[in-house]
Amino acid sequence: MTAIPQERRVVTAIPGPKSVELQARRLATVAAGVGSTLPVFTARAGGGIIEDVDGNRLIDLGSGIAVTSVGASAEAVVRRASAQLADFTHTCFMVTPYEGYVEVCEQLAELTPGDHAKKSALFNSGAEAVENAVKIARIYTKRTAVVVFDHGYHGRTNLTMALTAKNMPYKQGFGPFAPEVYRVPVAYGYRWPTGAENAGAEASAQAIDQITKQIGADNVAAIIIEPVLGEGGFIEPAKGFLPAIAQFAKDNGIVFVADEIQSGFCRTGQWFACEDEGIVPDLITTAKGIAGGLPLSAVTGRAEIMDAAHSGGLGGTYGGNPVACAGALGAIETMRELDLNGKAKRIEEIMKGRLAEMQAKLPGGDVIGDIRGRGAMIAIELVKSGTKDPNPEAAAKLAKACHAEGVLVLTCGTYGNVLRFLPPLVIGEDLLNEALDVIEQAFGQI
Ligand code: PLZ
Repeated sequence: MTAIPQERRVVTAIPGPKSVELQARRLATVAAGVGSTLPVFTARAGGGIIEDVDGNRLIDLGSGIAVTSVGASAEAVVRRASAQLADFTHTCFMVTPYEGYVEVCEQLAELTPGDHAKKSALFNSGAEAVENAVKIARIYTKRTAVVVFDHGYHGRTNLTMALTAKNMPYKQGFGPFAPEVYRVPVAYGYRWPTGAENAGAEASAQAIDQITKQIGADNVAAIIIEPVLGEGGFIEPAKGFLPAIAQFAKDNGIVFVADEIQSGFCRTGQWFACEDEGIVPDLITTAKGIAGGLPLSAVTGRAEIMDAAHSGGLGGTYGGNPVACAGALGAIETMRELDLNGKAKRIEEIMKGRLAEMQAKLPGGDVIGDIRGRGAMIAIELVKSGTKDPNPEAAAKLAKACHAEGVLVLTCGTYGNVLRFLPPLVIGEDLLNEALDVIEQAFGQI
């Protein structure tokens, strides 16, 4: 396999003619409910580049939604997964086990916060991990209620749709939803009515008040939160919020679950984002970045909680597939060897610096209402000039202009007005700066 040149190259319209042809075939046969941000068909990808079937090379600021942190063809992932493929593709861990699964669980015990005894169970998707965290918390506590937060995202299965805040496109028409799910406020600093400095204390007090008055703390099995809310708009709960909620959970025998599916595995410059405020969750859900692009997810947590389910109570045919486990071991090896936490911090420094310059200097830069995020999980929230009114049109126009110039960016947010940047952590600094040049130019088109 030859390495992909790490340079942007636009040789056709985007999408180009071969992609257009493939898109026509796709529309005829792939269900309309499955969308794509940019209908450019991939030929190969690696480092900070996605090369399409027309020979264009796009700078990747999406990582397949925070998955390919080590790149989409990382040497150690490819080497280990290929060797595993040749040995055996599957036995089913529930039938005859294999070492790779155990090794991934050992790594998870070592890397996740806290030095207590930990155990893990492996699954395929993020949603499946969150569902299993709820199963485990319920059987451990013998309670049923689950508390989640405004702007939270946890998946698309029936239970995780109920846990997810945003209606369109995730929930509309797909109900009825699972019962015993309750949503409470989160400390969204930028939009907190009395100001960001009050958000941590006030939002946690409101959330706790609602839990005690409306649900009853004794009925709550789990509180589930993303330490940086991803799909909801890269919202970092204001300081003090997470510790207050974690303490409340502890005081009331509630299992505190950190959903680090998007924020975990070096993405925010720490192995896990909850480390920034010293939080030690009871359970932590991981997926995405864990396996360099292979489908794998996990629930990791206190041994006594993880062991509460009876033998045979957890599992699934493919959970912890051996090829995915080999990929995870390769991804974790790469993260350690290349110090991807350090790289994520450097990406934050470069991106926040450049974005702040754009906000201050560009004509129209005042549509950037907020610049936020940590590590290589950075976003700008776009507003109508001189207000805090969401400006989803600007987000869509900026994304479109970037795409046309060969820079892949994604949008998110409850109001659809957040442009988010999730580069592979292995992206070169020149390439990152070139992508920022393109973003800067795109402001001329809104
Ligand atoms: N928890 C925090 O970010 C997945 C969703 C993309 P799955 N986020 C990307 C989309 O539109 O489907 C996610 C997440 C957090 C859970 C999930 C769900 O992970 O692997 O997509 O099931």
